Amino acid sequence: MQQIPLSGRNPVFQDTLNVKPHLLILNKMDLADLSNRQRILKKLEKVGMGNVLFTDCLRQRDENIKKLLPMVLQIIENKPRFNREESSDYCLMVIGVPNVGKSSLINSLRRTNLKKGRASRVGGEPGITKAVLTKIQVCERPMMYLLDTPGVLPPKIESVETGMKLALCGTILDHLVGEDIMADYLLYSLNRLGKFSYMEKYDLQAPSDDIHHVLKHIAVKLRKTQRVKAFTGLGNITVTIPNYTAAAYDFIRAFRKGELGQVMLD
Ligand SMILES: Nc1nc2c(ncn2[C@@H]2O[C@H](COP(=O)(O)OP(=O)(O)OP(=O)(O)O)[C@@H](O)[C@H]2O)c(=O)[nH]1
Ligand SMILES: [Mg+2]
Repeated sequence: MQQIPLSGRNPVFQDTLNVKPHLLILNKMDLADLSNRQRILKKLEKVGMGNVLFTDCLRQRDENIKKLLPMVLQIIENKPRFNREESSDYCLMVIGVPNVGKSSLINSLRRTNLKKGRASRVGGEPGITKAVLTKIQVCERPMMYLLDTPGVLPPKIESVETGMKLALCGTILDHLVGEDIMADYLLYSLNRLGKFSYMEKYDLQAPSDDIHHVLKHIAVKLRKTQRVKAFTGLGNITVTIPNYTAAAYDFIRAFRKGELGQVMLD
């Protein structure tokens, strides 16, 4: 995924990739700040990821989606086909961490190459594709199929920071990490990168590194408040307090939609 081109890769896949011809697709290009594209490409090349393509599957017509199959054909040209030497069709597999747009990519390829509709279900949370699906045709000449697979995270996540980045990009179910902690990491990242569009979006006067202050602002602006009963020495009273979790969720959702600007977390 674009915002996490390094953290968003499952190192366990690397072994498989070393024996099979492969192309690394960095999707969700619309959400990423690509001003440092060369730095990322260099780092990827060092770990054997020389073939990289940036895509945006939400765009009706994406030039890079058009380049994908010709690139694949070039990569597999003259490669041994082992037991499949006789067959003229190709079967590719799309693998990656959850929610990066693997199924969307298959649908985009079908739309672009075959003018056909969706074949794989897509959704805004991890775990939409639950099993390796039957192969889906994405090209006629040559006959090419793609196997969609469920997103897989590495069994052990390298560091807390990598975990937070993966969570922010929706590869882990939010409630397993906690929206409040994720919002705090998001604010820290935006400030570190000098991406202050959150101020304008939520009517803040100045940047802040105090997540409670920011979430309170968001809650009040979005009217995400809750009335709770408080017991005082003078009796029971009802007070209105900000709904921090709802505010945190809105903050994260805005980031994922690109409403806080294009960001590169890695
Ligand atoms: N902004 C943006 N969103 C995208 C892009 N491609 C896919 N999405 C969205 O990302 C979400 C996940 O897409 P899927 O195609 O279901 O992702 P997946 O990798 O198949 O996910 P799993 O099956 O859960 O592993 C959906 O809400 C898509 O609409 C893109 O290029 N840009
Ligand atoms: Mg999927």
